[in-house]
Amino acid sequence: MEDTNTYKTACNLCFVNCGLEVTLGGEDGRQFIKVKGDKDHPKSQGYICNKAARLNFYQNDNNRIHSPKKRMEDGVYVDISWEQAIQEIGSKLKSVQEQHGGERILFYGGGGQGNHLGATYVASLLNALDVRYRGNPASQEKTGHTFVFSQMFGLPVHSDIEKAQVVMFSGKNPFMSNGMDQARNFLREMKRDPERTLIVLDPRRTETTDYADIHLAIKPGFDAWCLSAILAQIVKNHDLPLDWLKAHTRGYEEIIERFSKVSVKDYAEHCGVPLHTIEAAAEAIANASSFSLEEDLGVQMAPHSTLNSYLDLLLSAITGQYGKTGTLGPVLQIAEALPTDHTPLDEEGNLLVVDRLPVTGAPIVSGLYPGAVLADEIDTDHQDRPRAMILESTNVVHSLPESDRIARGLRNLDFSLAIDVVMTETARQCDYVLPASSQYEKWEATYFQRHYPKNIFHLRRPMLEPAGDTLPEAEIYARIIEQLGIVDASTLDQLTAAAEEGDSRFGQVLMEILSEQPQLKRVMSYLLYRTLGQTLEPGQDVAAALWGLCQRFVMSHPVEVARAGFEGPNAGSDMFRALCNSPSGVVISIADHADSFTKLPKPENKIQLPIGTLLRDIDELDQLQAPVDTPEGFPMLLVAGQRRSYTANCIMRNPDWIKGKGQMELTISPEDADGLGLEELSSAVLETQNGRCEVSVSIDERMPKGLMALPNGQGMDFVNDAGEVVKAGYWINKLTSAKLIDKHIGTPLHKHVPARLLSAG
Ligand SMILES: Nc1nc2c(c(=O)[nH]1)N[C@H]1C(S)=C(S)[C@@H](COP(=O)(O)OP(=O)(O)OC[C@H]3O[C@@H](n4cnc5c(=O)[nH]c(N)nc54)[C@H](O)[C@@H]3O)O[C@H]1N2
Ligand SMILES: Nc1nc2c(c(=O)[nH]1)N[C@H]1C(S)=C(S)[C@@H](COP(=O)(O)OP(=O)(O)OC[C@H]3O[C@@H](n4cnc5c(=O)[nH]c(N)nc54)[C@H](O)[C@@H]3O)O[C@H]1N2
Ligand code: SF4
Ligand SMILES: [Mo]
Repeated sequence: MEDTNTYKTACNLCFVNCGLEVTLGGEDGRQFIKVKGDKDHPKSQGYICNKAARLNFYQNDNNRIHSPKKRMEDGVYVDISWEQAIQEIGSKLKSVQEQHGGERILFYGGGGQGNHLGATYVASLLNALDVRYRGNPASQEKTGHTFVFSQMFGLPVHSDIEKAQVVMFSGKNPFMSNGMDQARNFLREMKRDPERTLIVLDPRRTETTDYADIHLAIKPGFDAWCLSAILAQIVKNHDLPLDWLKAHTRGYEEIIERFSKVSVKDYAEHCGVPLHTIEAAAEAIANASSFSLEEDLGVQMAPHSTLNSYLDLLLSAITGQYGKTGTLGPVLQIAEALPTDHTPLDEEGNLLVVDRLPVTGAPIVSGLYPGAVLADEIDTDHQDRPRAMILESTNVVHSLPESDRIARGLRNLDFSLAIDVVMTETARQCDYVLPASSQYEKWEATYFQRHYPKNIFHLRRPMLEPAGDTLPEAEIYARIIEQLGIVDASTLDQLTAAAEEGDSRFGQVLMEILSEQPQLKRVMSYLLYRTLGQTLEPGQDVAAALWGLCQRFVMSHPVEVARAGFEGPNAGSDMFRALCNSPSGVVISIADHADSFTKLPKPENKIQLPIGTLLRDIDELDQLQAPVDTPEGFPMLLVAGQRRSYTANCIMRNPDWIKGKGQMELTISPEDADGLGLEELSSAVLETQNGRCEVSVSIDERMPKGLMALPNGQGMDFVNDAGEVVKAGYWINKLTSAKLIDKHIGTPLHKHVPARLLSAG
């Protein structure tokens, strides 16, 4: 690097985590004075979007917390020492565990858009406390999709979208939300290439539909009919790859039969898309040399959420678009932000949920409870309610439905702990708040590394010393574990001594210790941190758990890692060292399309097409009903949480980071504005069944009649340099409901909130 003040790192504002080169400067040398894309990063290759340029607002947020805090009886927070904090937190957690059992301690979080190393270490603490119920932001959006691909493929799949000839975005607006590598470059390329076709399913004309060849402009919430109509059109009017289906799938006959019965014309009419547009989409997909589909919140947080994910995956599977260039394929992961689900089905294809939350009975899928039910789970006097919560890298009071009830529920627990970089709405309800070092002050990594066929892992190094008295999560969890007194000092000494003799000696002693004390497997990441970590460079100890993950990864996928250059008895350790020594990230495995089927579950190695419970949902579509029951008096629909150019979940709190107009307003169609007598920037009152707020309105000719939208993650307060509390936009989860959720998995239907708008006058 030319400039000694320039560092390679990655952006933490969305789950794409583009590689960056950041130059530090300013009076204290800690300001991000220049941010550009890192050309050496194997997937972003220099690409960044508008948001990364203003990352300084994250790092140098002057509302950051610098020392542990304890809430006093009067609600005021006082600074306390780490010693006092850890001692009190450890003993309170232990007492809840002893009195009520670990299943009454709930965990949520473990990394936002880019910081997942902490999740590896919290696992040790949660195991030590016998914590049974864990949730994270992915379990309020992606668990339906995960459930479906797990059932069908038995492993995580991802599309090779960059090389696909025909691409479809289902409820996804990558121009604004990115959500894929180099989104805007990709859209431009699609548009430029006459051989390629882009299909977008969205009720709204979006920045992404501007690049599309085919826009399926459905009525909001009618996705399941539109997707079924396309499937039916393909099954009835196009040649299917029957030999391929026979060789690689199970149950294709049943799927073909189901969709043969669907009236394409009726479904098209019901979802509001012209028949010829459905036909064009079906033709493009059926004739594609390669096809990839990516979906996001527009279908996942909308009616039929889980069913939509099923229909989306069926589109690829029934047309044979799996396991070759430009299609879906299996992803191999070192660590998973969202684990594959193993929920079994009974003979009729119903989910045999193994575990449920004690109060709401919400299903545990992928080992996670649905975040959307948190208000109902904790704001109750139910005898089996949780008694304690640990929250890390998440602002649940702001980001999950029914904020006020979550806040009250947290206050009523026997114990609550938040670990964050700032004093969030959630932290302000907790008994203790521990200050984490920021993502640019510690070694950090994202586990959102879903790529196919090449897999990439990026371990980022710190650019700055930790601010104030902050600590990385690994150290925080290690100290609490030590307070609980789980591991004796001699075991740690033995391991540290072995680590100093090199990786192979360390591996050998570790195995011996684990066979003598198998219970220590549950705190494996802690062990690695405190022992192997001691032999790494200062601060790098927080990466130690990756050593174990690398060993496991190379053992599970020897062929794929060998293609990326990691071979022989030291492959795992070599991979770990490569991660530590590659500031821009490393290609850790390369899949071969030929192996895509051998990776599928044995003995058949086939894609399982029928999922009984969802096939019955498909049958029900035939009644051409409304997607959800509309409550009387709420004739419009609110999209509660739209991605705009200056939204980044709850990560950016200072309103000064926002550039440009129209970022915060409630957007409505010109017809609705006329009908309600509203003008640009008029005030209006927005009401749902759960709340009301006064909003400023912007007239947007891209919005269809009856639909309104507010951005996600706004309305947080921020204390500015003058000591005034300022905020931008509206706190949408005061308007949403913990009851408006998908019936199978519990994802919230935030894109489809019944609402009304009244003129403020
Ligand atoms: N700028 C920005 N980018 C982000 C984020 C951010 O906060 N800001 N957050 C990141 C995160 S965590 C996520 S999960 C992703 C989400 O990324 P996206 O899902 O792409 O973003 P959204 O704007 O939430 O929703 C996508 C589209 O859904 C459409 N939609 C609304 N109702 C329906 C419907 O009934 N059916 C269909 N088919 N579409 C509908 C909306 O019109 C919108 O264009 O974005 C990531 N990227
Ligand atoms: N109504 C509605 N609600 C939504 C959405 C919507 O569209 N509509 N979108 C949903 C989606 S898709 C998502 S992903 C969620 C996200 O919602 P959350 O789970 O709340 O996650 P983030 O908003 O990403 O917040 C991350 C938190 O991590 C903190 N943080 C940042 N860096 C660090 C660090 O290094 N260590 C620690 N310990 N903390 C750190 C930040 O200060 C912030 O408080 O919001 C969801 N909520
Ligand atoms: S696409 Fe996402 S990760 Fe990349 S620069 Fe933009 S916000 Fe950051
Ligand atoms: Mo998300």
